[in-house]
Amino acid sequence: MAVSVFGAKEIIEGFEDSSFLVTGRCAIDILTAKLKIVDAELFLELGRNVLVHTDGRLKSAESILSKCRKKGYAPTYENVQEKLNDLIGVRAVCSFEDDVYRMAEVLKTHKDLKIIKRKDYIKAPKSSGYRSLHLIVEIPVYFQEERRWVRAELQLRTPAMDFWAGVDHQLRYKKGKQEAVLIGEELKEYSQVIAELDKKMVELRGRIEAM
Ligand code: 0O2
Repeated sequence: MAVSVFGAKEIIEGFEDSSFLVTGRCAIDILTAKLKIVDAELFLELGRNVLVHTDGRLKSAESILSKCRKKGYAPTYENVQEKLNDLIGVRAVCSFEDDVYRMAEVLKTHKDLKIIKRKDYIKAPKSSGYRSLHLIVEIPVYFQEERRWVRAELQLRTPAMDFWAGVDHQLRYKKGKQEAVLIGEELKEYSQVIAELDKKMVELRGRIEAM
């Protein structure tokens, strides 16, 4: 495909013309299946489920454009493919904070999953207060007699982190309004409260397991 500068319409057409939509959806299904398999494996070890739920999405054209603007990339089809790691996104909500790391450790052993980048926003939260473990991964998708390594962003987090991120996303992150600054500090404070709650929940589970 030729390099061109384009808007939302062209991005949609560019992706629709390519096999991106098909391989992208397959990548979401494969990653989701992997998460469920790891959950089943850990269930045998721990006697409880670690995976609460999963979610997958292909990034919308509007979101692609706004990210290109934010990062200063010319919104070309090639730039988008090459530089944006989260065109395909899968989220795994795990019961407890230590389950997030358990899940990531098991995934590391999968030979058909390459971990390209690991960003631990739990140990080092973003300045907004955002917490999650991000893995930029590549998985093989077989399509039209070809094996393609498809890149995706896997976000692992607890229900508390997910709740915070959802509220933040709705109220502030996507809006860029003036009020965002005002609520930013308050949201950051609540992120701390949630971090403490996550720690207390792990301690509580430990006490329950020891009974
Ligand atoms: P959406 O709508 O969720 O897709 P990189 O090039 O990898 O360094 P990138 O992609 O900006 O840069 O990576 P980052 O910041 O590690 O992760 C981006 C994604 O994490 C975001 O995607 C959000 O999903 C989530 N995220 C990061 N920071 C925040 C935050 O402060 N609040 C919330 N609610 N989510 C956050 P998008 O594309 O921005 O949005």
